[in-house]
Amino acid sequence: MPEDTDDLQWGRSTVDTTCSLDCPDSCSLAVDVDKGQIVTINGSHRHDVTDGFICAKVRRFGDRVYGEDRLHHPGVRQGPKGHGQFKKVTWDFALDLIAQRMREIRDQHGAEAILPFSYGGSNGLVSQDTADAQLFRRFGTARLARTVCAAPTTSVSRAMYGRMPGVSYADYRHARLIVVWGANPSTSGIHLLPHIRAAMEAGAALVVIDPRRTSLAKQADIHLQVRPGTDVAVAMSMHRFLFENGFEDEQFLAANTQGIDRLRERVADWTFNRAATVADVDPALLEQVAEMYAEISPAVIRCGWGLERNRNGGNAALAVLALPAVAGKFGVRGGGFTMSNSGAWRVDTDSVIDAPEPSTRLVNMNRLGRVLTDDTDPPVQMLFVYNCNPATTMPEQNRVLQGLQREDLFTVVFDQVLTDTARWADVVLPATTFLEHYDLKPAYGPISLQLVQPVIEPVGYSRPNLEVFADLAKRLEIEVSPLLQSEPEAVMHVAAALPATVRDSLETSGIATPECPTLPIQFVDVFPRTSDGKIDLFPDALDSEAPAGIYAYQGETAAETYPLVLLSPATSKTITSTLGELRTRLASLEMHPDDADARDLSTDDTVRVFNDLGEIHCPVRLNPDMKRGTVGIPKGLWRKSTMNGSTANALVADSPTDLGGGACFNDARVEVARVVTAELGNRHIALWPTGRATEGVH
Ligand SMILES: Nc1nc2c(c(=O)[nH]1)N[C@H]1C(S)=C(S)[C@@H](COP(=O)(O)OP(=O)(O)OC[C@H]3O[C@@H](n4cnc5c(=O)[nH]c(N)nc54)[C@H](O)[C@@H]3O)O[C@H]1N2
Ligand SMILES: Nc1nc2c(c(=O)[nH]1)N[C@H]1C(S)=C(S)[C@@H](COP(=O)(O)OP(=O)(O)OC[C@H]3O[C@@H](n4cnc5c(=O)[nH]c(N)nc54)[C@H](O)[C@@H]3O)O[C@H]1N2
Ligand SMILES: [Mo]
Repeated sequence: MPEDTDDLQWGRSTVDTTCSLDCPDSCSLAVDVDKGQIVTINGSHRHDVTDGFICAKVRRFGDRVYGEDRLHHPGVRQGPKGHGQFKKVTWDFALDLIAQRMREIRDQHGAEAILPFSYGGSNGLVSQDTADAQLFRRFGTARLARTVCAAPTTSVSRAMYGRMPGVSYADYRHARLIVVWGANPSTSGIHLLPHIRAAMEAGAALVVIDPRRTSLAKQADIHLQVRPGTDVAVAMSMHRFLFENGFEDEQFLAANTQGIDRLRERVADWTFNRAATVADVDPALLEQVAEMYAEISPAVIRCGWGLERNRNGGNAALAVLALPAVAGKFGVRGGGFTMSNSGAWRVDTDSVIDAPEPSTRLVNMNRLGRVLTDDTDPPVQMLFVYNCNPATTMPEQNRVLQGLQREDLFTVVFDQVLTDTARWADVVLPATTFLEHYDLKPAYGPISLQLVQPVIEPVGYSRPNLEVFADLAKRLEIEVSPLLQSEPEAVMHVAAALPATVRDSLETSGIATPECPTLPIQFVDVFPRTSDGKIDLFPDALDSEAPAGIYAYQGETAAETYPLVLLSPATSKTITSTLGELRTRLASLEMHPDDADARDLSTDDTVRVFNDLGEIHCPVRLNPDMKRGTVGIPKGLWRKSTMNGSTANALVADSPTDLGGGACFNDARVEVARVVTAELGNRHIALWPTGRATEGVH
């Protein structure tokens, strides 16, 4: 509580908390509150990774908290599906209605006809997989495979390294070579940048591997501007070079790995020329990268998620993460790799949930559209969405929307704002934001786990997940542990599932100290958490899972008639679709000037981006930083941000990645053509050659 009398009079205080949005950094925040209202949101110095500095998105998070899209009341649909009109109702009414439908569906079709649908929108260890999991498991609903992000990279890093913690941001300054591979920290994890800069000032070399010339790529010594989906080829040629030139660390490999011989066999054909042709890069530049990697130490690879979102994504991660093992890069500060560090915290979730997972059907979330529109047994009768905005974030947007249209589908959406998904709901429920509830948030870039606590009262009638699921469970006579019914108790309960030392520091300071050092040296402080403690360079289970085996490259098929690859990377404006409501301008398609020339397009022309799955109408922007043959549009756009209400996922197929059942977001093949538009009031009418008119309202 504030002590200064002036402060008391004005009710002004600064509250410490943690950003729980889905970003690697999980910043510590200092929020100024006046008379119960958020005034400013700043980075705090409590956590040394944040060090007082946060992104512009979160600084303006108050615009979301108090914005016009915020949900204040539970609501029941009024009018046709998708129109987003709701009659205000009480929580009792809304939850009774949902409970009644859940019972009816269970009686008629079985509880597996209910599909809870959630991802980690802004959720830590309390607001997800606690009371919700107890309720749905005990009720026997369908289960969800949360594959939309990090599925390939996680399955690979688990199989190879048992999710061994990676090099922390601060140790990048000790590296002499930094390879940023399929990651864009300038947008998606900004606290890595000062350490990369410090390393470069001390003479380190930087290599960026990305189809786009990102701002970091512009500062790099070498930018390998690969064609999307070809990283496995690039990494395999680097392995081959290491083996052929005696750069493999035989001693390390013999003592700490298994499967090296089989890896060696698979790299044999990957000459620089072959890989460079596949990746469409200069073979000499590729060779230079391989030489640098062989010769310079400490060398660290920051592996991102951009490279996993294609048909070769799992194998790309395998081949990249095998490099530091083969080249013997571990054992020194600033050497090794960073993937996700969320595995650093060994939380015993089973003990938190304490309800066995039923053997009900398992739905891969990337196939939501298909699951809602195909004949399944039983058909999905209820979709319960929370912590997620699938109408814009899942593949095959048109199929998802077609599913949401079904009159016989009862859709519940529990969210903070009236998202594109919430517009299709039969019942909407208002959720608190991380500034209004408790949570525990593990970062996945740095190794940090911090307390999230409310800085203001819930806005309107919004409620936290935990309470709502416990309340609904009660109405269904499903038991939810008393410890998972109120947030502060749940925080303690979840903390109890952490190792004792971790829990103690969390309780005293709100910041947990991990069991391993926060700046671990791989193979000095942390080791593979595989069953035999070794790196598995050839996981057999993955070899049988991948359609062409592991370390294989699947090229394009003859059936792919569309010439351009569509990427949908993260932008600094949103976290996936979170905050997308605040975008006021139409989004543009980014295209290389040569590709634009070939289609006679100039900046601000309206184009149609299309393939057999759908089409997006939007302005085009010529951008020489795109790779030729590759176009890009931001991920997480709301439907209002394009002219026809279709976003990147209207063009993304729901075919799985080679490993882990992930989404191929960066693997869409499209064509782009000019569209003639007319503007009528606030409507854009796109008149395309056939005379077919598509309209969008914004
Ligand atoms: N501001 C902001 N921050 C975010 C997010 C956000 O939406 N906005 N999202 C958060 C989430 S959910 C995640 S998972 C992380 C993602 O973090 P990142 O992995 O850094 O983000 P992406 O933008 O998906 O991809 C990174 C880069 O990969 C490139 N890329 C695309 N395809 C390929 C390929 O085939 N090979 C290679 N080598 N590169 C490729 C893209 O051009 C992009 O520059 O960021 C988190 N942080
Ligand atoms: N085309 C394309 N699509 C992509 C990607 C891509 O690269 N390209 N990236 C993918 C990636 S990396 C990810 S992680 C997914 C993310 O996809 P989603 O999981 O759908 O993430 P968000 O769009 O951020 O939506 C999260 C929603 O949860 C709500 N929410 C937040 N906190 C709470 C809470 O405490 N309670 C409740 N009830 N609701 C809450 C937010 O308001 C928000 O609407 O998107 C994927 N989609
Ligand atoms: Mo993600």
